[in-house]
Amino acid sequence: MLNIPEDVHQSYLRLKSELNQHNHAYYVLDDPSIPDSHYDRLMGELQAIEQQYSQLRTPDSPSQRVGGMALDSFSQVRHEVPMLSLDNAFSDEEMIDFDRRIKDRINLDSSQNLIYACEPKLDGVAVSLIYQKGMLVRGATRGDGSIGEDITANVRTIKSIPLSLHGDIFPELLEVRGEIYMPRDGFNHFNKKALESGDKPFVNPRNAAAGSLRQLDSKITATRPLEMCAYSVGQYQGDQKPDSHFAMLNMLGTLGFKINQHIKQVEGIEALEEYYQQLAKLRDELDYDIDGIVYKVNDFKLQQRLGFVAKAPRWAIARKFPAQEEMTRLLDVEFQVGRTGAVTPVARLEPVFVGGVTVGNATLHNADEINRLGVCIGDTVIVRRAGDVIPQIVKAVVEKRPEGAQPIVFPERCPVCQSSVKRIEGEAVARCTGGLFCGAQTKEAIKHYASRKAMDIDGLGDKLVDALVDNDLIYSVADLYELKLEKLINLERMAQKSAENLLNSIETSKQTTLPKFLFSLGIREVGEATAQTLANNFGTLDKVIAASAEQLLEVEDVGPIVARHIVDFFRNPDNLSIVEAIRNSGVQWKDIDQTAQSLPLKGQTWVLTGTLAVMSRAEAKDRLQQFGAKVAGSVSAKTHAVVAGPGAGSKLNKAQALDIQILTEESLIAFLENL
Ligand code: D41
Repeated sequence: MLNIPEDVHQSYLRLKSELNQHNHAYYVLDDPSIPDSHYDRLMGELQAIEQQYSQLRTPDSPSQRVGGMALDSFSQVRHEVPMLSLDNAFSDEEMIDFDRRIKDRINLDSSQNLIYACEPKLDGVAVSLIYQKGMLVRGATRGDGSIGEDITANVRTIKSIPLSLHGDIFPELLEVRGEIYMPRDGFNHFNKKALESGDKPFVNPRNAAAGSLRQLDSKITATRPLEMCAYSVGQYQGDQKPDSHFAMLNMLGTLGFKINQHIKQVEGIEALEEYYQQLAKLRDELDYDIDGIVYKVNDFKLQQRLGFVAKAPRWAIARKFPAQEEMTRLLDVEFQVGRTGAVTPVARLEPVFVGGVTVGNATLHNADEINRLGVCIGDTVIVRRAGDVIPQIVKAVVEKRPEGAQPIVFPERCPVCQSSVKRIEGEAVARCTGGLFCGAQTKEAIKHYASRKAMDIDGLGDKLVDALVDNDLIYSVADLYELKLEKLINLERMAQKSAENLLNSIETSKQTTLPKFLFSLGIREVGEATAQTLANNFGTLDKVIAASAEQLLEVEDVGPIVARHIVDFFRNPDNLSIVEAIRNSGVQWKDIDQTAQSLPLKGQTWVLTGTLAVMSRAEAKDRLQQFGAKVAGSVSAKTHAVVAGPGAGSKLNKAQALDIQILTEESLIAFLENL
């Protein structure tokens, strides 16, 4: 063994403490303190030292979170202090009963109030972590409450779990209990990757957390985005044991654990109801799933007096939210056609109350998804509605399949125009080939054309477009310019004044810009940014129309797929005649000067963050793009400058950490004026 030079030892300790602090800031406080690259460098230095002086490497080194050798099986462990379960309440009445039962037991007058701790009930896996002399020595699942499984190697890979307790003062023996869960972002990202690589995705974040913890190979667990939130303490040997649940949670926070941000100490039963309402509103916005609230009598002495029945404490209760997953029946599948002709299967369900609303439809995405689910019409299915996302079918309950269940047949002809439906090799979506001949696509194309970021035709909303197409007043966007007052006022619910207003807005919208016009055409994959790049690079519409795939590919950010779509669009004679008709009706824009001085920001990427007071964000973006800059949503080493208004947060921090030029709105305006 090599002797360790004193200065190396000192830098080792410093690196370790610095890395632990950054981990804590990132994973526990959700407030990154340094760029990832900086973290990686520190970690590299730490590992280099450990490589040379292996005796320095302690089990709580931040380098030890990558997982180790795979196990053959998990061993069983006994919980010294049983891990109790929670009674459930599903209504306000049950909550009132709960509060009354407690008061009766401790002879509290019904007019007196109890102090409760309120916390979101995370939907994950309950675990126990044991710290001896401040070091994490064992992690276990709850199991049946008495016997669980030893998952120490797996919990060690979870970055929000401290490998050793923070600070110098901690109990000799501490057992922390909490919930390991997978945040929604991480879950979605994981599932997306699983689908891309042909692996089986997880049904929900809770299964994902459970499945990830059940890995015998902790190297796999290490790759899963798991977190842990502490919610109670089992064994405790040491001085200064806090005297209430709330004080204990605060202490756990000081020792380095993640504590839920929304915990609250309140007084009286009304406050519990209020908290429930608040959290119910917040539920969709949280970045993790919760299935209810846990209320706990705050005072430890009272908890002790109340004790437990069967396996649940009398002093705590879980008030459940409406479930986010329910079983129902798949009645039928319909196929909808979108703007780009994408044919999407939509499940018609027996209406079911899930995630707080009654759901009658769910998306089935595409043919691959139908195959993956192996679902038939008539099947019992599990529907999930979490957050604001469209309800999904996550599983077919094959065991309950009735006789005569029908397989779902993807249509070969478009349900709207009867043109054939084709699926391009390698693409998930099937599309109607009818183009603008297809009524569904016409409507969606016109809605897009009229939308705010496109031609911005005020007063031409979705309903009106439907009515115009359904009443044969228009067949394409070009027909908008032929609309006559006499015909319009014949439409149901169209007053003279609204009709005049509409015609006026159509007239006003004729003054536009080349990028907006290109975007309006609804060419597949051509979003605002691509339209701007095309305009900047080609300068005129005719040059874009004439561009070959090769010429398009030379443009920054235009890949082979977009290039193909652009060429296909302008090769289609129907599209060309529509564009021609629009131009003849007086729609116009200024061509873009190709000379370098008109695009002084070419090649630069800018980021806007915080509130802009004088200009709107959209306006600032337009101006920057007109000068050739790209405007991106996130800061990276490639960012040229960041414009930060009041309220700027993580993007500003990142820009500062990366030493990127930062402008106020005022200085941006001055800068643009001088260009
Ligand atoms: O967030 C949770 N899932 C949660 C679970 C929580 N916030 N608090 C909890 N408190 C308890 C007691 C009161 C027994 C200490 C719990 C659970 N138990 C629990 N989780 C799984 C079974 C019981």
